[in-house]
Amino acid sequence: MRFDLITLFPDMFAALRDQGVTGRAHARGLWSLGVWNPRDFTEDVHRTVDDRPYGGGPGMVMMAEPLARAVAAARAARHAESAEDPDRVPVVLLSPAGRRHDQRLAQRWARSSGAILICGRYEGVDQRFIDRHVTEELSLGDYVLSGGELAAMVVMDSVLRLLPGVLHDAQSAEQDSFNPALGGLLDSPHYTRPEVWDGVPVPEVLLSGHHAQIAEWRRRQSLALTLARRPDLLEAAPAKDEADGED
Ligand code: 9D3
Repeated sequence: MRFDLITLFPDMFAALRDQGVTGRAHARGLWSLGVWNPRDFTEDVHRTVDDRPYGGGPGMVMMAEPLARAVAAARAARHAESAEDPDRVPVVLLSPAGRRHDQRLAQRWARSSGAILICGRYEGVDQRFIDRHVTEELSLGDYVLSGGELAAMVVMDSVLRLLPGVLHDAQSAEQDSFNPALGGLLDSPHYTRPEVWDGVPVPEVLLSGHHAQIAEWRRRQSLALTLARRPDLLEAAPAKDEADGED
């Protein structure tokens, strides 16, 4: 899988590339990263990437041409590395006006060969660039960020951890909260050593070795927590399948 980022702040992506689960996966060649700065695709002495909005108003707008040239470079690099048709790669704009990202979308992206991700700064991006090149827009939710970079990293992180071999324990991804295949319940609480910490013991059932009882306890904890904190998830969850032997 390959992601190409169009960003004025390329250094931000070192965190995702070099740290933690995604860093290890990158080092093992499970995914690759291209980072393209629109500033490097300008031709004026000031390397201008933004300008004032036609019609007036606050803030600045990212200019179409440096973005378009950066996208062309990313398409060419992807084409040189794989047989992929450079005109068919998804070009995703991270934008407050986009469709909300979720686990289902992450799973869909995980089965793809990646994308070109456009990170906006300032008030926005010239609409003519969006109309020409962007195939979809994604948002994280209803709060205001300073730009698309952190949103792009959130989306990439949610996708990369689903790739085969990225997590140590393949079951971890399956057991995640929000996994729609699990009915989208919140995770049950976790405990590790010591058996008593600050006077508080670990719930006895977890020490019992009774795997069926442990599974049932976790299921009940999940349901109670979801009912208390995220009842909206229960409405979407399928009824429990009695055939799985937990009850
Ligand atoms: C007053 C108009 N604002 C739109 C809500 C302007 C504006 C705010 C923040 C324009 C761009 C941005 C930068 N945000 C992103 O690029 C962004 C974002 C976000 O702010 N929230 C949630 N998801 C995303 S994805 C990209």
